[in-house]
Amino acid sequence: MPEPGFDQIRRLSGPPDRDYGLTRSFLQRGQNCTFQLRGPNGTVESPGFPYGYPNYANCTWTITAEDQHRIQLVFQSFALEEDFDVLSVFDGPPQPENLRTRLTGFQLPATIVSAATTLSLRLISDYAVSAQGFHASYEDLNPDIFWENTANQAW
Ligand SMILES: [Ca+2]
Repeated sequence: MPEPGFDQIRRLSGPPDRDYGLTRSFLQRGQNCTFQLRGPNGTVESPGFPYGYPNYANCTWTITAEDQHRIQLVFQSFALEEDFDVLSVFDGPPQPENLRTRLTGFQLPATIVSAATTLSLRLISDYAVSAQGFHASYEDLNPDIFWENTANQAW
């Protein structure tokens, strides 16, 4: 559920400026953060969770499984200002060609299993209005066990 008042704050702060260009990029440098993570399991959460992530955040998480393994990501909490703050999910390193999905808003995303040994996340927030942020746990999956479980579920 959106916090009441977020839309009001957005209106009060004026129309969103999607063309901040160089100024916006420059300001984002102050909030950069990167995380390199490995299994067998762990947690990922936005800076300041659950008290709100910073504006101009540009944070990247790269989660790497063992050879031949996969990363399973399960969200426990998810709240980003809809459409303006986005968590991008990549199958592989955080590069545009690896983009898998873009998550935003207040709906808890479904569990994600990487297609390769690396799963990456990038949180980009704009210049105004925050929300709780997100919290997720990841696990290094052995695909042999993973497929066995899937087969059992089918029966
Ligand atoms: Ca925002």
